[in-house]
Amino acid sequence: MTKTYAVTFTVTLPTRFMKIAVISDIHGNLPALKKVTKHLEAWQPDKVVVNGDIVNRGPCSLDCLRFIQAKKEQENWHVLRGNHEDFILACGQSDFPKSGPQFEIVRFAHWSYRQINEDVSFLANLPNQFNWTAADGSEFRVTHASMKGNRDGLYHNADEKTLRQQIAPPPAVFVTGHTHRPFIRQVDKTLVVNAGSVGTPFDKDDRPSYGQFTWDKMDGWRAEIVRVSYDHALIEQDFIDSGFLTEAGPLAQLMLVELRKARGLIYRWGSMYEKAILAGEINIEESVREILATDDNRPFLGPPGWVLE
Ligand SMILES: [Mn+2]
Repeated sequence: MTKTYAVTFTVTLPTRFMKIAVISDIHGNLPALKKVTKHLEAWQPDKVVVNGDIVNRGPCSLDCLRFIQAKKEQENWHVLRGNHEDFILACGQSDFPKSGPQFEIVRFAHWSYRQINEDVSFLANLPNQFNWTAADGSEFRVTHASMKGNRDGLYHNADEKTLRQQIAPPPAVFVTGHTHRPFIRQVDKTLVVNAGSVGTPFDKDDRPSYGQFTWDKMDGWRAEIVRVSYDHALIEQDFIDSGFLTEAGPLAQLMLVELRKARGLIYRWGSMYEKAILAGEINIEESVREILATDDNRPFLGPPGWVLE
């Protein structure tokens, strides 16, 4: 006599290995986004997190938004909100400036708002944070800037006390973006990682950056910042073809120079001229010409951007 047993059972095993890619601060740079996506997909992550600032400050906000929306729908990418999503949401509000120097200062954002056909429904529903907890209870957390707000950037040279306040309560891994300056630092028991920017790095390296994170039962968390090259001629062409360079106001000139220099320029311009522009002492075009004429910016001028005499 033989007996036959048919036993069926299901066990859910805890995840023993996890790969997460984090990309951030795309800012309407479609050629960079496509190249970084190709690179990260070859790495075959289990999860992809887009850490805000998909739109604005660049020529292809609409295309980048559509690209990310498709990835979210088809491949379950996790998409977070940055301060530039908030900026575009503000464009639709009744108190957003409509004319005068106040409007000129934010004209580029209004241009992006028009480019996305004033459809902010996707942006309005984005969460501020992504969390994943490993089998050992350790938390992986992603947010655009700090726990205090999406404009409160984390810097590589900040003191530990500042960083502790920015990441509180401390997870095992804290991933940020916003400053466009990538770094990896250990703060107490937290691995603090700024994944940098896909669209416009500000650390003098013009290659887009993103973060690769792995967790496994033996070694815990590891982080790496990856740089990816792409053809800058493509994004410069987008500055022309989209109309951004001619329609978004003089600040688009500064954004082109930021891209070429891989250094931030808008904040410097703002601290130098914003008050004077609002007071009517200088117009925005004069202020942009003045800052472009400085020795450190002159080498980065030229078509399709302005040429100064
Ligand atoms: Mn940004």
